[in-house]
Amino acid sequence: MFRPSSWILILLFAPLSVWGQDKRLTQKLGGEGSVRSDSLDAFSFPVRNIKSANRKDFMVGKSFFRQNWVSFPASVESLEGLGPLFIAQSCIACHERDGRGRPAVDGKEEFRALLFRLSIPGSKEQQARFHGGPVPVPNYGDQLQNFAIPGVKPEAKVRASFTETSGSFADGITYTLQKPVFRFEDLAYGPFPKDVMVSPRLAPGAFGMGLLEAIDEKDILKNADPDDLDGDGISGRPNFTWDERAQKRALGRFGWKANQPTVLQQTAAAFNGDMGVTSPVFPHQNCEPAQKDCLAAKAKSTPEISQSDLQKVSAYMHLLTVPQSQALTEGQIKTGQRLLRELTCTKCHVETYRTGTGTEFAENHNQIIHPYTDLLLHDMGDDLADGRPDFEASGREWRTPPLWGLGRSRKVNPQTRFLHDGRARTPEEAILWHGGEGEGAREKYKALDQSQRDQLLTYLESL
Ligand code: HEC
Ligand code: HEC
Ligand SMILES: [Ca+2]
Ligand SMILES: [Ca+2]
Ligand SMILES: [Ca+2]
Repeated sequence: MFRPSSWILILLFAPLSVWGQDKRLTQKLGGEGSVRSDSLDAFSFPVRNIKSANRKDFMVGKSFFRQNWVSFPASVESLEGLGPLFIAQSCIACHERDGRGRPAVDGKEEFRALLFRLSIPGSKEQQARFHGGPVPVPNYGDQLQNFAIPGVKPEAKVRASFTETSGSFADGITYTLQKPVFRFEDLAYGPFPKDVMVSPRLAPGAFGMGLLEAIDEKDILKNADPDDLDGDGISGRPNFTWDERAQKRALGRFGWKANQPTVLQQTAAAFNGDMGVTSPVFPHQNCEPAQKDCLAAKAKSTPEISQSDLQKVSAYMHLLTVPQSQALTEGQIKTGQRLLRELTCTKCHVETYRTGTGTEFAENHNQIIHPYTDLLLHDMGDDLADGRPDFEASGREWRTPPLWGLGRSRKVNPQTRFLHDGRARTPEEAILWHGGEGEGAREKYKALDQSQRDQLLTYLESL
């Protein structure tokens, strides 16, 4: 017997089930802390599970990250200490909206978020003095500062030109890629030595750092396969760098070559190298002995940022959320993930970890996260090589960058670029530059047809 109420039920559920099939889902890429936001400030929120006791440090750290530092003496004492040599006045000038930076646009503007690390090969003794890390260039140090306070000469001006190459996918569709060539003009402290090595590096996103630090070391090392024993053409080596506070060798996780071991040290290094601000971790003004104007500049007694304020900026870095992915249908998510695995992308861009409990902030502990990185070094071939070793990273190796936040980066900062030197205008161009250990994955990508390429890119854009 058919009762009218059954009809009502059918009518009620029919549209619901159709809607259910293409229900759009987001992924909590950064675990419980992932905030859902599609705004331009998506990278700027604290983790959702932030403890109320940490809110204040987060806010103070945030203001130090955003405010412009000024040269000594100035009216705002807490922000005195910029330079003498520097690249930018604030962290956020490079990490725009806490996300990625952009290279100089239109060739007129000075480079800022794209900076240049420098070194020379150096003798065995020099290498030992720097704990196996980069040996600074006489007169210029280990980083180029293209800005300076009044009365001090910026080290150089940077100019870029581009060479174009083209290629085609298996289906015949063509593409062009551009590779930058950098020139240094107006070198203020003499010519570079012949054996100078230069590494261009674009500011990456500054969010999710606490979660990357919270991954247990053993979970990173277990993906290393330095001699490629499983014969898949992909090795992956850890970088071991120097922990200044602990005064010992430590696994590197941060930076394009995994050259910094902790968020705190990365933060202190940025203050010193990028802004000229001294801290208890790096207490010396970033002047070289030959840079007399730099040494003579008036400076506040060091450190220019105290340990406790430095720790607040580090807390801010630890507790910035990785936003939830942008909504896709379940089918789109499954297809994107399947393609990433089939193309072997996930051998380096490792999808999932459960974080450990060994770090400072409990918010980041025991989280299921999807950063899409192994934090290991890979030989990416000739075209991407910078020829400048960095601790145990060779001149051909780069750390797999996390892909969380990738698509959203383009919304937050439409002028951002991809890869270590910002040469890739789109995520697809980044894939097409993969060489060396990444060549197999690139060739598999080129063999896809247009609709499969679109499916993969749709997924990457949702991250
Ligand atoms: C001049 C531009 C610039 C400024 C200013 C700057 N950064 Fe960076 N930041 C970079 C670049 C470039 C890298 C990559 C460095 C490398 O690979 O060696 C980076 C890397 C980082 C990372 C690691 C990201 C990762 O994925 O491993 C953190 C964290 C960070 N910066 C925090 C800060 C903080 C905190 C400040 C302010 C004290 C700051 N940065 C100021 C350009 C900048
Ligand atoms: C052998 C390890 C490896 C494999 C396999 C690999 N990648 Fe990468 N990927 C890297 C490294 C290392 C970089 C950074 C290279 C550089 O900046 O010079 C990178 C960079 C990227 C970037 C740019 C990220 C950024 O922050 O600028 C994207 C996008 C990317 N890979 C996607 C993919 C996709 C999609 C695949 C599969 C088709 C893939 N990768 C396969 C190691 C790998
Ligand atoms: Ca200073
Ligand atoms: Ca310098
Ligand atoms: Ca292998």
